Amino acid sequence: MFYTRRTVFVFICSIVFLQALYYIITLQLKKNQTISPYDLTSDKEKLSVSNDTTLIQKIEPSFISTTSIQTLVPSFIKATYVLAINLTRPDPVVFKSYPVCNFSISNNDTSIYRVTVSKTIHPFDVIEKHHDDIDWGGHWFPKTCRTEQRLALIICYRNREFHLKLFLDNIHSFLKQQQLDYTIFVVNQHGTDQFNRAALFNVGFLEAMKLYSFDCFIFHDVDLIPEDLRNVYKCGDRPRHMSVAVDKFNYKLLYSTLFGGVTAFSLSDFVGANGYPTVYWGWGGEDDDMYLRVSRKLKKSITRYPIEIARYKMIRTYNHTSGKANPHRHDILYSKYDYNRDGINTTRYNLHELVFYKTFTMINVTLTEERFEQISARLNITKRKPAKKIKTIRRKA
Ligand code: BGN
Repeated sequence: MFYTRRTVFVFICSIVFLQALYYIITLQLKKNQTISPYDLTSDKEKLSVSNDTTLIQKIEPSFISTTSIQTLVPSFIKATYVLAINLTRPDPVVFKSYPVCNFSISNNDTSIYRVTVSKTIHPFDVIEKHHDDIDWGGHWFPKTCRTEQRLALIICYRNREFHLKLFLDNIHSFLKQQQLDYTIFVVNQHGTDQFNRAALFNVGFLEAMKLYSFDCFIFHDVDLIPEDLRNVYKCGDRPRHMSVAVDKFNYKLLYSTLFGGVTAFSLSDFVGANGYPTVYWGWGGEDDDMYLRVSRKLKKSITRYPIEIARYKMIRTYNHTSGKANPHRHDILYSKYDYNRDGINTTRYNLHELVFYKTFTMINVTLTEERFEQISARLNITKRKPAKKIKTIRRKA
C-alpha cells in the first residue's frame, strides 16, 4: 500500500517537474521571438546588398499559440513566417552589368496576354510551394536582368483570408511574368474601429519606406485580380488608375473620375499629394478624395491603360460584406479642406508587429477612429446645408 502511494507521489512530482520545464522552455522561446524587426533592418544600406540569412529565425506555426503575438497575428494555418529579414538584393556591381528588364508588349496577338485566374483556394503551404523562389516577406526580383523600379504593392486588409489566399496565389505569378522587383505588404487593421482603407494605405507606405526606399507604390484592394499581362504594374510620371474595367461592373468604368480599386503612384507623386486622406471611416469617398488631391494639390491629371487591358476579376464570394457607409463622406469630400492638414503627415497608428510571411509582409496595426466633430474642427469643415426644398404649388382641387 505504502509502496503504491509512493509510486503515485513520484509520478505526480515528475509530471509537475516536466510541466515546469516545458513552461520555462516556451518562455525562453517567447523571449527570442519578440525581437523587433527594426533592430535588424533599420540600416537601409545593409538591406540593399546583404545576402546574409543567418539572422532569419524560422518559426514554425505551431509555436503561435505560446507566444505573446497570439492575439495579434491571425492564425494563418500552415503559413510560415519570420520576425526579421534582410531583404535580399542582387550584388550592385553584377546588377549594373545586366540588361534592363524589358517585358515586351508589342505582340498583336492579345490572347497571349490574358491571364487564367486561378479560383482554387489552396492552404498557405501549397501557395508557398507554388512560389518557392520568393524571398521572405513576399519579395521577388528577376535574376538575369535589371529592373528600373522597386515596387511596393500595398494591400489594405481585415479578416478576408480566402480573398488573400486567392490574391497571393494569382498576383505572384502575374508580377513575376512582368519581370518586376516587388514586395507585397498587407496592412491588417485590428480592433473594432471602422475600417479605414485610405489610412491603411498610408501606413503601408510609411512602413515600407522604413524597410527600403521603394520608388513605386501600387495601392490594391485584396479582392481584385488583374486579367491581362499588358496591365504593367509600373509607375509613370502621373498617378494611374489601374482597375478601369472590373467584371462585376461589366468591364465598364463606373464614372469618369473613379479612382478606387487599384492605383499606382511614383514616390514623388504620392508625397506631393500628401498621401491618402485619413478621415474617411467606413465605406466610400476616400478614393474620390484622392482623385481631388491629384488634381488640386499635385496639379496633375490621372492616367489609365486602355479599357481592354486594365481588366480585373473581383472575388465576390466567401461571405464578405462591405463595411458601413460613412455618413460624413459627402461633407468631407465637398468641403475643399486644405490637403496639407490631413494625409501622410497626420497618419497616426499603433504598430503592433511586422510579420514576414513567406509570400507577403504583414503590418499589424490598430487605428483610433476620430469623431466627425474632431475631424471637422481639425480640418475646418462646416457642415453643408441640406439642399433647399423646392417649393411646389399645390393646385386647389
Ligand atoms: C462611389 C464612392 C466611391 C466608390 C465608388 C464605387 C462616394 C462619395 C460620394 C460623394 N464615393 O459612390 O468611394 O469607390 O462609388 O463603388 O461614396
